[in-house]
Amino acid sequence: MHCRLIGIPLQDGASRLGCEMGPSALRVADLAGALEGLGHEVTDIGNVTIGELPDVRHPNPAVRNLPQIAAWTKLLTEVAYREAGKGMPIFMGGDHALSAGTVAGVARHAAEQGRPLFVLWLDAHTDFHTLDSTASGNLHGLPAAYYTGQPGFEGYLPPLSHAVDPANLCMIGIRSVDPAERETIKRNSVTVHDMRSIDEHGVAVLLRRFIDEVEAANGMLHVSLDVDFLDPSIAPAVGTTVPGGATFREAHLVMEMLHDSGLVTSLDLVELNPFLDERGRTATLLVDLTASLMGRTVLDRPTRSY
Ligand code: HAR
Ligand code: MN
Ligand code: MN
Ligand code: MN
Repeated sequence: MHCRLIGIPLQDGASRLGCEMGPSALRVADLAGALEGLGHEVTDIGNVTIGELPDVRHPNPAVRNLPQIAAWTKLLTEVAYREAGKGMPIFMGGDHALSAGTVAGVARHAAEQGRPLFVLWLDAHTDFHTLDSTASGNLHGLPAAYYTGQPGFEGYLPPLSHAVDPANLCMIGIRSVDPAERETIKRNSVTVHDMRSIDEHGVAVLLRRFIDEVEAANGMLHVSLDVDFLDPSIAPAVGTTVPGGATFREAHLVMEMLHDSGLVTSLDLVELNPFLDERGRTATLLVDLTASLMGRTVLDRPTRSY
């Protein structure tokens, strides 16, 4: 596989500063080396960054940094579309607002391939707010609503060329949903597996069902991994910790099953805040999880398909 590493030093969507150091931490933790060690070709294109800000304002006074997020979304849609045509993009964030652009861009690429795009959202949060419904005003809380084409973004964020069908979105690890998000999610056919569902059925059963769906539809699969999917005890470097997250083995199992499926075509690594890390352990865990996704096994040799 040709992996394209893209650094996205975006922190304007989060309430706490520090996510802009995420790409550096992932490089220091040697994401490139881990992938090369598995036999992949790796190109690190460096960091991308926005230029001039558009003059946009929203009537919801809580909304923060809208011009910045609008500029990032436009830039990242273009970058993701271009990079998806060159190999497997790995978007190194940066806060989760970046997925508004990365998912929109890979969706456009998938549409041109004549294949549906599926999204696996690994997160404590559903990130399904609109600009009208957000109370915190932190725009990392709304990318999923944007890229599924919910109303209310017109004139504020760039127009979507290809929305993701909400029926193709599967969320796993969820344990923090605001009332307004519940309403929007209920109206759409998003699959949401909360932590209780993982406890009750095991993550493998839930993921297998989704993988089978993607395979049956000949879909492309974008994986968006938010650090707070993981339990804070193993991944402290995130501004929005929520207790009761995925364990070390649950997270690796997800990645290993995804690898074996052969379906993953792009990846976001988001919300890593190195300022909150402990001797780089969260960055290292993200690199190890990515390695599992890209074929590392316990025996450190490629798994044969079964
Ligand atoms: N729902 C809350 C809000 O809108 C928290 C959103 C936090 N989002 C992330 N990404 N950390 O998942 O403020
Ligand atoms: Mn998130
Ligand atoms: Mn989250
Ligand atoms: Mn494997």
